[in-house]
This record gives sequence, structure tokens and C-alpha cells, in this order.
Amino acid sequence: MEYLNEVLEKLKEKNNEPEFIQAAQEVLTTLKPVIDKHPEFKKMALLERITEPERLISFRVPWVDDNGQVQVNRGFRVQFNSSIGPYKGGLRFHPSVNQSIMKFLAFEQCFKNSLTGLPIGGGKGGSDFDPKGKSDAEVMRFCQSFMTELYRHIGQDVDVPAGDIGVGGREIGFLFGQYKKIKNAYEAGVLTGKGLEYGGSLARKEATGYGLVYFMREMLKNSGSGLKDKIVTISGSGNVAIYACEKAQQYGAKVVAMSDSNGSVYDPDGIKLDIVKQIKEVERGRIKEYADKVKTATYTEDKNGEKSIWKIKADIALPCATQNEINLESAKELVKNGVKAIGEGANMPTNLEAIEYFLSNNVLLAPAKAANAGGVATSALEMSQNSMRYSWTFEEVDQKLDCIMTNIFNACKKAAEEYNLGTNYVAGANIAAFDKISKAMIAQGIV
Ligand code: NDP
Ligand code: 2IT
Repeated sequence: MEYLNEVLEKLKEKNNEPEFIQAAQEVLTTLKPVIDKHPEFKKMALLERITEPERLISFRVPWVDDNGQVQVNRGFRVQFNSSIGPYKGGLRFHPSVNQSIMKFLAFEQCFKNSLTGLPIGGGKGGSDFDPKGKSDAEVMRFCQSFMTELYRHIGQDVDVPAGDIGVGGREIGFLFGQYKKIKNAYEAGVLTGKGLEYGGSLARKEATGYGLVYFMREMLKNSGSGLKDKIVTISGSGNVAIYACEKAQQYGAKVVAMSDSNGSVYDPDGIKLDIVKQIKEVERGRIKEYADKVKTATYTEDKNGEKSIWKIKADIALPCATQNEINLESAKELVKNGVKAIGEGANMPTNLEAIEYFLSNNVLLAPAKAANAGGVATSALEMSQNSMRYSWTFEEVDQKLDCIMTNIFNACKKAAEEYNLGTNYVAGANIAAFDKISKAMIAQGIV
């Protein structure tokens, strides 16, 4: 059997982890032209090594709720690949978190971080803790318990966590406070996404969403188009979705819909983002409330696992909620309604069948690893500022972010062209990312 398929088959046999297998399959299959050129990779077991985490930590997180009841959650940190820098990647707090989801996210992170051009390896962590409906005091006690175990595995030169779903400024603050207390040292670079008062970077909050739109701008420009006057739908209404909306609006696009895990709001007049920010960032409410406050908007509840947002007509769709939120059905609906480009703000939002469908219907697809890399890239800029004990202005960070996203697009395009893959940036991103990691791994020997 061909080396690539052999590795994939063994991986499936060994890991009963659907999300992780999906992520690995997407990467490995697109690497075929590269692997064919390098028969020596087999003897080095390069693909076996790149798909096996360097270390996987799972731990108990006990905490006391407001009623005095003890609760127990499961914590994870997957330290996947440190060949190009300390492990780097977010923490996700969501009830769906399990080992498969952690491994898929950590695996993706290695390739994404490689694309940023900055010295960061790949990792991810989190817990099945659900912050929804918890008091600030409960979230704090959970974060303190989580860090009481995690601190021994991380460090500014070892592993640097940040936010992801369910982990934002509030959680990072509590985590940082507990780390500092245990270590009795102010090691600002151990976490990113910190508050501006204690070592955070300007523009980190905006970075993933802004970066996604910068990538989209470059991708559209390359095809002789742009964002101005385009109709855009954005799933989710969290950190990534909100700032993708803000930047898309600044470029003159009309964002007509956003969502959360219950349903979507459609506002043909264009989403009023200050209202979304008030509901989501201040009140921690539901997107449904937007339709109560804005007369021109309507709310549709999602039913039978179908996402109502993908039924809305749009030129550009930006999935910014979670994995596998666009399946083949939704992809067909989007194409039928004339979608021209997809920008993945979430990690692995499009399943394998839907990716295939978009690519074979000439829809431009900006893959997550490249398109949402602005968040982690700006985290790396936060680490740089912490090391210098200095901080850049918003404009300085934003300009570096724009430059990084433009470089990432160019790297994806160049790799796709080198292998005659046209505008298949999914393959382009994987090939460009693999190039750097594989060279670093080979240079460092069998470790
Ligand atoms: P937030 O927690 O701020 O927001 C998440 C949003 O997605 C919410 O609107 C949430 O709705 C929705 N969502 C979450 N889980 C589900 C689900 N299972 N089904 C439907 N909707 C869901 O997270 P972020 O905005 O930070 O993250 C969004 C995505 O972007 C994730 O895939 C994350 O991995 C990715 N990402 C984040 C980066 C960052 O810097 N934050 C960087 C790169 C990628 P609800 O409130 O109903 O749960
Ligand atoms: O998926 C991601 O890239 C993130 N959640 C951001 C990670 C980071 O370290 O900033």
C-alpha cells in the first residue's frame, strides 16, 4: 500500500476519534504530491511522527459551585508539536470537549502556527466545563482549579495557552492570577489574550476576525473582486464573528446575518454591531434578543440539526462558530444561492464532503488554518511584547497582522501554483505549512 494510505489506515485503527481522523485525513490527502516527491519520508516515519502528539495530558478538575456542591470536570492539554517553537494554542471550555476534539484542534494548530511565519509550535487544551449560566465566582473557582494542575505543564518557553470557545478575557484573567500566585513570579508570556492592564496586546481581541477579513480581501483581490457591497453571512456571535463583522463592514460589505447555537438573526438592513456587542460582550445574552431590539430583524430557531443561517442568500459566508457547522446539505444550499467565497473563521467548520463540493463548484475557500491564523499570530506578537517588556500601538499591531495575513495568502497561493492546484488553497495551506514543520523535524533528528 502507498505510504500515505498506510499511515491513514493505521491512524484510524489506533484512534477511535472522528474529529481527529477528519483533520488528519484532510491534511494527509492534500500532501500526496509532496510525499510522492520524497520517498525518504517513509523510512523516517515522518507522517507517523507528525500525527502523534508529543504529549497528551488529561486531568481532574474539582470545584465547588455556588450551592456548595462539588463538581468534577475533565481538563486536557495536548502538546502536539514543538519543532518550531513552544507549544501554542487556545483553551476551549465547552460541554462537547473530549479527547478527539482536543487532538483535532491541536493538530490543526501546528500547521496554522507554521503558516504565521512566527516561532510557535502547536498545542490545544480545555475542558468539558460549560461556562454558560455560571456565576463569575463559579467561573473563577473553576479556572483556579484548572490552573492548579495545568501550571506544571506550561511556561513562557514551554507551552503558552490562550482563549478559544468559552474562554475570553474574564477566564484568561482568572487563569493568569492563579498561575502568578502559584509561581510567585510575573511571567507575562505564559498566557496570551491577557487584559491590556496586565500584559495584553492591543488588537489581540480583534485579531482573528480582522485577520480573516484581511485574508478574504487578498483572496478576492487575486480573483479580480473585493468585499465592497458584498452580502455576507457570519455564523456565531462570539469573539471571532463580532470582529469579522466589524472589519467586513469597514470594507463596505453588508453583513445581513449572525447566529449562535440556537438560531440565527437576519437583518436585511445590515447588522447593527453595537447591539450585538452589547448583547454578547456585555450581557452574555442570546442572539435572539437582537430581533427583540431591532425592528428590521427576524429570528429563526435552528431545528433538526440544520443551521438556518446557511439558507440565507449571500455572496460570502464566514463560518465563525464551531467544527462541522457546514455539511454537504448546507454547502449545496449556499452554492444554489450563489455564494462565491467561504472564509473559515472557526476551526474545521466545513466537513470533508462540503469542502469537496465547494471546490468542485468553483467556490473560493479560505481554509481555517490560514484564514483564522491572525488570532494566534497576534498572540505571538503579544509574547514578543512581553519579552521586550514593551507594547506597540493598536496601529502597529494591526499593521503587522495585515502583513502576516497577506504573507499567509501568498504562501498558500504559491504552494497551490507550484503543484498545479489552481485556487485550491486548502491544499496550498497544508503544503506550505508542512514544508516548514517537516524541515524543522528532520533537522532536529529522531526526538
Ligand atoms: P466564543 O466562545 O467567543 O464564541 C463562539 C460562538 O460560536 C458563539 O456564538 C457560540 O454560540 C457558537 N458556538 C459554539 N459552539 C457551538 C456549537 N457546538 N454549535 C453552534 N454554535 C456554537 O468563541 P470564538 O469566537 O473565540 O471561537 C469561534 C471559533 O473560532 C471556534 O471554532 C474557535 O476554535 C475558532 N478560533 C478562535 C480564535 C480566537 O482567537 N478566539 C482563533 C482561531 C480560531 P453559543 O453562545 O450558543 O454557544
Ligand atoms: O484556534 C486558535 O488559533 C485559537 N484559539 C487562538 C490560539 C492562540 O494561542 O492565540
